[in-house]
This record gives sequence, C-alpha cells and structure tokens, in this order.
Amino acid sequence: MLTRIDHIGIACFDLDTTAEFYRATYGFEVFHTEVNEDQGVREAMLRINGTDDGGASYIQLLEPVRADSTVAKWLDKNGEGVHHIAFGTADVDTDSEGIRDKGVRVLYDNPRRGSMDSRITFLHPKDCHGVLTELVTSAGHSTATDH
Ligand code: CMX
Ligand code: CO
Repeated sequence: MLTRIDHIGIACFDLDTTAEFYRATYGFEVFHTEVNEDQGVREAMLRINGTDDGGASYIQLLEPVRADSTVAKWLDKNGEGVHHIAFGTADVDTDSEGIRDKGVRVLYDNPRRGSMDSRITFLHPKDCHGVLTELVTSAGHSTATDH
C-alpha cells in the first residue's frame, strides 16, 4: 500500500547552489547527500516532515554526474524543475507488481538501490498522465529480501 509522498525529485544544474536556495528561502536543511552511479546523479535529500507510517517526506535535489544520464537528458530538454514524484510503501515489490498488472509500465524487473539504501522502481510517465512516478521502500521499512 502506498502510504505517503516519500519525495519530490527536482532536477537542477548545480546541487550546492540549489540546496542553498532551499536553506536560505525555506529553512530546509540537507539531511543526506550521495552519488548514485546507477542513476547517474548526485543528490541531496532535504527532510521536510515525518509521516504517520514511521517514514518521512523529502525534497530530492538531483544533479547529473554524466552527460548520458536520464536527468542530464531531461535538463537539456526542459531546464530545471520538478522531474518526478515518489510514493512510499512498505513493500515496493508487491505494489509495483500490482501496478504492472493494471497495465502500467514498470521500468525495472526488480527494484534497484535508491537514496539511503532504499529500494526503488519507476513507472513510465506516458502511462501516468505525464508524471514520472517512483515507488520507494525505505531501508528501515523493507519487508522483502533484496533482489
Ligand atoms: N516526466 C515526465 N515526462 C517525461 C520525463 C519526466 N521526468 N522524462 C521523459 N518524459 C517524457 C518525454 O517528455 C518524452 O515525451 P514525448 O515523446 O512526448 O516528447 C518521453 O517521456 C520520452 O522521453 P525521452 O526524453 O526520450 O526519455 P527516455 O525515454 O530516454 O527516458 C524514462 C524516459 C522515464 C524512461 C527515463 O527518464 C527513466 O528511466 N527514468 C527513471 C530513472 C530516473 O529518472 N532516475 C533519476 C532519478 C533517480 C532517483 O530518483 O533516485
Ligand atoms: Co527519486
């Protein structure tokens, strides 16, 4: 079951400058940063609030680390802005299979590693009314074994 907005992913040209904008303008501090080579991004997670399922909601700032990454391609086409939304679930395997059964393209056969050791997959934006949609099970909430 999808129980929260885990994060909103925002593509930017310069991670540090953008994170400083969020700090100075809204008071949101960087909670975590990492490079995810698989996804081709450097990212900063800004924790906004906890949620009643024991998880949290974040803003995820994304800067490409390679010219051929999906986020680099998207920035070339669109400039900076909202890139995807992510819903949180305790069981990304079951939820993504259920959504695939409804005819929505799930981009990965098995969830991959996301921010802070979460497990993630994506739904194709063309099947979701133009919204690239991610499903996330955070590390503390995983009920499935790793694939
Ligand atoms: N939101 C909405 N629509 C999008 C989109 C996005 N983020 N990215 C692409 N599209 C649309 C394009 O506008 C295009 O539409 P048109 O054909 O009408 O022009 C269509 O989808 C195809 O786009 P494309 O530029 O040719 O891009 P690709 O097909 O190569 O890739 C996608 C699209 C969704 C398969 C790819 O972005 C992907 O695999 N995304 C999942 C991984 C990812 O986004 N990782 C970065 C974030 C990591 C994280 O959150 O941790
Ligand atoms: Co994301």
